[in-house]
Amino acid sequence: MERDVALKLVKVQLTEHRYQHTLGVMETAITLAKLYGVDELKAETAAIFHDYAKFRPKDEMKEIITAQGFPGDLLSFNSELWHAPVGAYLVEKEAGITNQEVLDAIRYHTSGRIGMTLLEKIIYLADYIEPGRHFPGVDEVRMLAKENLDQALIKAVQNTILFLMKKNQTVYPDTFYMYNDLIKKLEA
Ligand code: DGI
Ligand code: FE
Ligand code: FE
Repeated sequence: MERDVALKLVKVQLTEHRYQHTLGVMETAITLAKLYGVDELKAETAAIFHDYAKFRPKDEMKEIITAQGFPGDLLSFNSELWHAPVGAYLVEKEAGITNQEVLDAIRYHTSGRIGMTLLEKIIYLADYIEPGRHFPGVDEVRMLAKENLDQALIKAVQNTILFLMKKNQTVYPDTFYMYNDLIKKLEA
């Protein structure tokens, strides 16, 4: 799909702020795709649509998660996680995106998972470090992203887990699986 067409489909789903974030993720994902030899068009499409479902009503997201047989325990974890798998579903249904690698990059962009593909890693990281992000530790991850994709991801997921734990929030198992998987690969 043409970039302009995709951006128009996404813009109406988002607030202006979230749309600007999406443009930042798109630029960052393309840069990372070039650096790490990933298909730039897939990275662009996944980035543009990654937060497509961010503002869907919770009830609608709940219904989709239940009806589509997504991991049921998702509903007992933070609702911030829901827009990722729901987004993958809606982007296929409403925008006609059928590439499974792109859909998986959208599906796992919040939680992460074990055995992430390069494309999934790039979208996860671009979401974390796009220029509009300002939080403690983001500059360190930006620097690492230029040198070592997995080390940047480890730092990002560590920061997220620590952030959630400090607030006494749950951590979805896939996020721990992602962390453990990357650490084991680093040790190997
Ligand atoms: O949608 P965005 O705001 O661009 O970013 P995102 O899709 O990474 O969602 C981020 C929020 O989800 C982040 O502030 C942390 C929150 N969250 C809640 N529970 C979990 C979680 N993030 C992860 N990785 N794992 C969780 O269990
Ligand atoms: Fe998101
Ligand atoms: Fe995002």
